[in-house]
Amino acid sequence: MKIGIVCYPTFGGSGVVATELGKALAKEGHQVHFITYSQPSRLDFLNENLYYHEVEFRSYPLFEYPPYELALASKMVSVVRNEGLDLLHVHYAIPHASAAYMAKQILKTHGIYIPVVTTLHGTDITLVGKDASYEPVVTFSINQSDGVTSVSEDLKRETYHSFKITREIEVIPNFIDLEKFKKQKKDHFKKAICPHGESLIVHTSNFRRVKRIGDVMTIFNNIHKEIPSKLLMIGDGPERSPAETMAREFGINDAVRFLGKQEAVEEVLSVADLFLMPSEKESFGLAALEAMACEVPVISSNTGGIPELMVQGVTGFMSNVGDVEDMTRKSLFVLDKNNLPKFKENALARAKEFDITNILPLYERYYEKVLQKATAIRSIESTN
Ligand code: GMT
Repeated sequence: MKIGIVCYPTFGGSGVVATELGKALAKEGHQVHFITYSQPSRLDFLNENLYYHEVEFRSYPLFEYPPYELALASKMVSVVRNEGLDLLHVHYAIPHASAAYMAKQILKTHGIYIPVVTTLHGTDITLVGKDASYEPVVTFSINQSDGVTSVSEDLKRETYHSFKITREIEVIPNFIDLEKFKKQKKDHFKKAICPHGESLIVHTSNFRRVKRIGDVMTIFNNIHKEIPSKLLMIGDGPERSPAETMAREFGINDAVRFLGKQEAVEEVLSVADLFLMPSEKESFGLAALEAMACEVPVISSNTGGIPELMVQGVTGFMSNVGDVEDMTRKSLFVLDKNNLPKFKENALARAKEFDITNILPLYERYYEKVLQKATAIRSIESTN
């Protein structure tokens, strides 16, 4: 199959899922064409079935906001025509689903019918999509997609609740490539960061408000008062600077390191003892799955799709959003040397259920279903 994948090329979860999916499809022999505004950060390997098409958009003094969506739709049209794609799979509804709708209509005028699959990732529904400034377009473009998937049951429920959706949404959970994300021997690194055998706690995110970075700092400050410990903060975003201020104010500057964006997050996770994810909202929580794959138990909030990934008291613990005291207590319980080995083992066992080898066939079957339906509709249309 020839598949066009449209996504954000950044470190964010939706871009990571899209890129890893494309890589896995290419390994299975499908031809995969990425269409984005820059090279996806995880598109780090060479395969004869992988292609990358950059969306170029020119600025002009008249444009306060360059019309990216138009440039993207035009690029989709040319890639579908030139490469003979069978299907477009867009990740994150805004603005990818509406750009795909536009491309589909243009391609029809060339006698080409291209089915579009839209995958909903979370904030495209829960935070941004619901906003009145986007809602009509998001509703329309989801309903016009030939197939719609969501990364959790919770996100599916929320989509039906917040929008007038007239079509089926298929839940296909996120996944992990356990070949890539596995615990590595990094004793040197661990010794350098925790020279006295301190417990190592890690957080990774895009440092947006929804991630509740302040809670991460408070929980760690509480843990640090009780046991020797260090915190590594991976990623960057608007809440980084306030978090750095909090670390200074708590007087734990020496115990916290902000590493910024990291390519090989699995190397850092390999030496971690605990992962913190106290988010306000998380449609799935891919970062937690990545931690679990590296044998790291998780303390998180119990919001959104997280309970579909985490097993309470087994892979770690979930608490109500903002309950930093409960999260602290549970962190200390997990970090206890009598408990930690079992939690680590459980985290990995659960992560294995989300291995890409289990999830990839779900996408392949879904593509087949969408293609068959599209072919049937076309043949009915052509006989009328
Ligand atoms: O977290 C975001 O700001 C957006 C988005 C992204 O691109 O990282 O994350 C969403 O998609 C991920 C991949 O499907 C999910 O694992 C995250 O839970 C989800 N984030 C939210 O729902 C806040």
